[in-house]
This record gives sequence, structure tokens and C-alpha cells, in this order.
Amino acid sequence: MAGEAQADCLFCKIVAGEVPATVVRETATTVAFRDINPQAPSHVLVIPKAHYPDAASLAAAEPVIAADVLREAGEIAQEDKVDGTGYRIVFNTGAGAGQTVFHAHAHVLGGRGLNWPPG
Ligand code: IU
Repeated sequence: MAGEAQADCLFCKIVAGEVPATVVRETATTVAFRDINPQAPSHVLVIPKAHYPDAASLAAAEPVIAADVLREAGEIAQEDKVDGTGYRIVFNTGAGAGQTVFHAHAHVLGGRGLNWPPG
């Protein structure tokens, strides 16, 4: 069924507590944890607990949870004090765009200058 945990999904295992992660915030629908390979001084991933392969499929099936992910991204930017200088919310979608984990996730990046266009 849509949204069900997938046995082979790393982020479903983080949600289940089977794979360790440095969790910074958790809600009924989301988990946020520090990226293990940070690309900025503040680099947090926000994921829905439900499994959807990317942001668009999450938003199509569960728009309220997609909004939860975005709200949590803003809360994290405030908590990490990067909201004042600017931060970026990124959803890599598809292998060609650099997506490596096919469970929807928002990268929240801040604490350094962020160039445009992104690489
Ligand atoms: P991507 O957009 O799918 O490439 O992002 C996946 C991210 O998940 C990437 O930045 C990894 O460093 C990060 N990550 C993690 O935080 N913890 C893990 O156990 C694994 C990957 I595997």
C-alpha cells in the first residue's frame, strides 16, 4: 500500500530506529536528522515517516505531510540559527539530479554562502 515501510529502504530503517541517526526533531509524521556527509555547516534531512520515493509523489498522495516536511525545514533553520542569513531547501529528484536514497527527503542547508545556480 502507498506509504508503507519498505524493507530495503535506509530511511525507513532510520524511522524504525534500526539504523542510527542524529535526530534533531521528530513529529507524528516526520523525522529530521543530521546528514552523515554534511555539505554545509548546518545540513539536516527532513523525511516523512511514510515511504514515498520522492517529494512529488509524497505531495500528490499526502499533501498535508508534504507541508509538515516544509514546516519542519523552517523550524530547523530557526533552531540552527541559519534563517537570518538564508538557507536552502533541496529535494533532489531522480538519479540524474543526485538523488541516491529513494525515500522523499528535504535537505536543509545553511551556515555558508550558497551559490546560484546550484551545481
Ligand atoms: P540524496 O539527495 O538522495 O543524494 O540525499 C541522500 C542523503 O542521505 C545524502 O546527503 C547522504 O549523505 C545522506 N545519508 C545520511 O544522512 N545517512 C545515511 O545513513 C545515508 C545517507 I546511506
